[in-house]
Amino acid sequence: MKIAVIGPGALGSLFAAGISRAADHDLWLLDHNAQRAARLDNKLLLNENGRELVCPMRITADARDIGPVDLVLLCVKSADVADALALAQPLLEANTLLIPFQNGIRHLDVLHDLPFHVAIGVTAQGATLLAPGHVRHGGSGLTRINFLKPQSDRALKKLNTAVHLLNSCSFKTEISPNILSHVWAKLLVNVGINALTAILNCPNGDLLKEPARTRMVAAVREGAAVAKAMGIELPTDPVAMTQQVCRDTAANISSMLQDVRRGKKTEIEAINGALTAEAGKLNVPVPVNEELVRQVKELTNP
Ligand code: KPL
Repeated sequence: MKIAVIGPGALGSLFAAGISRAADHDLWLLDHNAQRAARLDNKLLLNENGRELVCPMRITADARDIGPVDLVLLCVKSADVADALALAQPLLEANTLLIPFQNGIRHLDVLHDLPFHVAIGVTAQGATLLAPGHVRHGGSGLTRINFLKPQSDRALKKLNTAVHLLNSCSFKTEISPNILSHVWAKLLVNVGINALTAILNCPNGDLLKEPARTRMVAAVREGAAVAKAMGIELPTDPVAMTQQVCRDTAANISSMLQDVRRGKKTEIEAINGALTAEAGKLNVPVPVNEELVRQVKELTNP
């Protein structure tokens, strides 16, 4: 199978490294940054269970080197999805299956009516980029994928092949009947944790202490009200789920706090910002989230 992973961040590197260690696939990693792609020297280093594993693959910044592929795992940040799709044009033909893995919901706006198959991915895999080309597998969680709309038998066959591939690479993966509800469940966890940890400059576990906990719960409850108004049924109680993620990832520095610390653009617009936009359309009050958006923007644009 010919596979391209787009984006050498934590999740993209984890998927690429895992696939390279499994069966013999024609595996490529596409990086928009040509200098970094050259420095990676056609391999990644995977830190797993305390061992360092060298994972060979072809790495390029020029999608024309790759050409059309069967499967694309799109692992760039939400705000970079449109640019990544433009860069990846030579990879994408009518029979290609693209699976995007982004935080938030903004990417969904640019991923419909495309001339190839697009299924949505939501993963609970834990990955940390230790340095460019060096990823640590932090913990295994379930990956869920599915199309947002009914598809042809051909597309479903492609999806089954992708699920089989990911499972064969030890990424536990299933086709989830209502993928949008899982996208929203993850969104609400990120709504509760990411902005607040960035503002308070604390690890995820600290949000279980007052007064942060009350604010986190209020942000998630607002999100659940928006989901309800949109007719999205959440798979589980979002407050309980968010608190569980805080416990499970207590020592983690959230991706948004990492972005703030590195002076990088955050995903606030894709997460709390996208939620407030949906709330505005439906007249659902979300004052806690509006304040979170304002405060994170203040942090990044002093
Ligand atoms: O997804 C995350 C993130 O940091 O973006 C959580 C679940 C909050 C873990 O840190």
